[in-house]
Amino acid sequence: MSQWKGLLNEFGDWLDLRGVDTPITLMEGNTPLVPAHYLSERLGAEVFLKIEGANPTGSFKDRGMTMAISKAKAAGAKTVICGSTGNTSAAAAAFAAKADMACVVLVPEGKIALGKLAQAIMYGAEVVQIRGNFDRALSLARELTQHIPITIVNSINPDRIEGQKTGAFELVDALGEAPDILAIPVGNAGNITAYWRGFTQYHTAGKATKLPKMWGFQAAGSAPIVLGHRVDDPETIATAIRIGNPASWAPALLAVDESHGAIRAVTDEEILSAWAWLAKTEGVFCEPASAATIAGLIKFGVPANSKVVCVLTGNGLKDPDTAVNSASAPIVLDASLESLLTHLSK
Ligand code: AN7
Repeated sequence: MSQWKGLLNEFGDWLDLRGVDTPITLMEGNTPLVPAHYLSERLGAEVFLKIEGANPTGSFKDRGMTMAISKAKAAGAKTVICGSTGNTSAAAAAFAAKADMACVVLVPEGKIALGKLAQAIMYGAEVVQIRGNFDRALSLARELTQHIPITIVNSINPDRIEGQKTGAFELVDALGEAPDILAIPVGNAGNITAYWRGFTQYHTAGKATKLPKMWGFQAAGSAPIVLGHRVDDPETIATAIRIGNPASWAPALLAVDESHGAIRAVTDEEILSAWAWLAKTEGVFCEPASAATIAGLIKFGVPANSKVVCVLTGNGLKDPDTAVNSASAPIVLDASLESLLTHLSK
């Protein structure tokens, strides 16, 4: 067999795998890097889209979860827990299933996209909706670890960040160099932290001769890092990044400072418009949170001719409600050739 072997097998030399004999894998990673011709033309730059929605559970979270679950299993854990806006819970539930472990997920009631909820249920997790937001779910998950034997697999678990570095490795391997700019959505701020660690590790090892500027984007209603203070009632249509008190705030700021990058805000309106535009021009349907990157590049522009990668963190199919509700309903016609011809000739 010559198929891709999953991230821990493929990047084992670059990751801390101490204690892990048998990786728990769904053959995650190796996601497409798609040249974005229309966006490149619009921005006067060379833009690529990293399609993280092509991972087995439909988001980048699989990169960190193969590592976190493999380590937890190796350490003898029986049950894992996370608080989540949806994607972490889907990935945790899937990898826990594969590892024959139990999984508890705490999600904000009514504020996670339908596909993500369906996933956690189908993968057999104990799904608990709480009357509170993500920040509350995460702090409750942390507290529970003090009372029952349970391993937390949010990105406060360093194994998650370690696994997510592989996104940066894949980019440098594909491009032969680091890009000039990495555009990435920011919620709990784990992924921007992980990418920066991946880029610096490859750079130190001589696999890349430069480092990218890290450009993070938050939704305006949930933009604590941009505002410089916690947001107690975060709101945004991009529920994946509806987070008011990011766990990796400090390392994210370090990544931005060291790379001479920035974290900036885009409004829900800008997100929705960039999201729809991307799907109908590039043929790439990501989730709204992922489109914050596209909205940000359109809003703030990029230096001429720079090489830019947008990390499109999740699959558009995760959130069918937002897609269907953001457009008018498709027309319904009689099932006759005549009515179709009349309609299509308009
Ligand atoms: C599609 O699933 O926090 O800044 O609990 O699902 O590393 O948090 C999801 C976050 C971006 C932000 N894009 O990444 C969760 C969760 C998508 C996401 C982010 C998330 P971080």
